[in-house]
Amino acid sequence: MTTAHTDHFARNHLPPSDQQPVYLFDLPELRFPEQLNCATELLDRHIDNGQGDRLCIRSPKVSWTYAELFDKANRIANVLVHSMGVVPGNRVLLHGPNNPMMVACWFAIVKVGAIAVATMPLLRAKELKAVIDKAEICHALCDASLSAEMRNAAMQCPTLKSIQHYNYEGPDSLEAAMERQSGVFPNANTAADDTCIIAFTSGTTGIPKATMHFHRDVMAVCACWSHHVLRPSADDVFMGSPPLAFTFGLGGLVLFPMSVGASTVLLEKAGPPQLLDAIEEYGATVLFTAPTTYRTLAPRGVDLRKTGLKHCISAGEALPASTRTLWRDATGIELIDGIGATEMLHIFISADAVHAKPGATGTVVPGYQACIMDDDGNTLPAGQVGKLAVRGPTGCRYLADERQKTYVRFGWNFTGDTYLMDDDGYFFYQARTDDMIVSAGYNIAGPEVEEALMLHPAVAECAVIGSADEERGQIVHAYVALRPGHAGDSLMTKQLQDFVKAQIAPYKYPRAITFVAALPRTQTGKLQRFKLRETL
Ligand code: 3UK
Repeated sequence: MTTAHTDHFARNHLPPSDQQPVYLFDLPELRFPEQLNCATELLDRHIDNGQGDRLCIRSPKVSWTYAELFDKANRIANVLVHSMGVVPGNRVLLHGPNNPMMVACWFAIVKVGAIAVATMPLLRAKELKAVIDKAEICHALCDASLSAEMRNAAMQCPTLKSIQHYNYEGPDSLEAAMERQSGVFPNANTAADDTCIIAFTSGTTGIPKATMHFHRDVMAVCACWSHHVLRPSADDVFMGSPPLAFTFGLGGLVLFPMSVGASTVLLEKAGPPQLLDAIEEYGATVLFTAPTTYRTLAPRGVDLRKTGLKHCISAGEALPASTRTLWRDATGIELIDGIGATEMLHIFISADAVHAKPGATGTVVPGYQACIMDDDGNTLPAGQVGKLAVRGPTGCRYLADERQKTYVRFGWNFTGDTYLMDDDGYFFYQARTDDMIVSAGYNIAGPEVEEALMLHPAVAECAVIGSADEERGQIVHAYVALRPGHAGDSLMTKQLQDFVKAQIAPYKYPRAITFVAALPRTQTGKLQRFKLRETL
């Protein structure tokens, strides 16, 4: 294998090989060639096969064939290289809502042999800066609708050399620069183990964890879960809500449809009402979203039965058995549940509609192995609750992070989930082992919300936990002790909520605030969050 990177940042920051998990490539479809560029496989291949005229991406504004996406990605690749000075191995920040231009930019970055670092559209300057600093990013492609936060971040990030904005008309736009470039681009001849994406997790401590994935990892998730469990065809129309910065969305809305030459519909706003309209309008056959969305959409079952919807995938948080039943009764469709993780790139335990078992996530996806372990790395027998451990073609590689040793032990990836496996090899989710709050499909780190609250002058101390909620699975619940002279009333609640929203992504704000005189602490001064949970 010969790397195409001339900037060796990614390879230099990989965890040492003895800290990486064991990788499995037993399936014949996982025997990848030494040189592999996943953009060539997912995009150029369809042009070479004469499928360029097939529909590839749709949105309310545009409709592109594979040939059109290919042309745009090539032009952007030329802009990256010839006008922005990107070289293979550079990290390129990609910031925007889900739309066709974001996908064209993603392919351009990967074609160049650079590394795509996609970020959630709701991130504020402070959070963007953390990503830019951690991944040592010099170049950015940003949707014009999000330029304000991007410019704020850029002011605090002297290393950021060039930013191009897209989705607007102007002489300095990316579109104008594309006009001046050729639609032909020779893809970088990357090694199968060159990093092509860095995906950030929210992390329990609030310090972002960056996971590195190779070209072969991108192809592996297409060959495993998508090929064996979803089994899509070229006639499928994919749709969903997860942002492309979340690997659940990248896989479900870009990689999987394009791996079979199908089409995908990208929506900037993909709440339940928009999804419902779009399923009807575009004839979606495959839907990717979180359990709460299925719960919200179920009452529209009569309308949904008239659409072409066939495959519905739920991931991001545990799927309650009641939601599975609700959806089946309403629509006649059996949900496909699957647990995935940013560290693993995509789903590794799942069940298709025929093999679904209520209350269980599913069985291990072909290409992966999973078991329940104790803290010493002993495999526990069926029926016992323990830690979920998995391994397969993909696995955890944190960018320069001590937490690598916690996620990967004994060659296995420990996802931080407590699970049980039954006699038939079905895995049943129990709980998160750590403190992560999962609200409406988003992972939110309590300490990050605490940090934001603590900056308010009226706050003496605070603790943030997740409390159970029918709608969202969990909501962010803050316990706040105020400084003397401040009243814990509804006005203060509103003030604190707005204060948090102004600093970090608004979806992380505490939907519930309880005012307390003091917080429970250990003798050593450590916060006892479990005591707060017990009071709920
Ligand atoms: C939890 C689930 C029960 C679980 C993800 C599909 O969610 C994804 O990645 P994240 O890094 O979070 C990982 C954690 O989320 N989880 C996800 N799915 C399920 N718990 N049942 C499920 N079906 O705690 C896991 O460790 O944000 C999901 C594909 C790609 C992804 N990145």
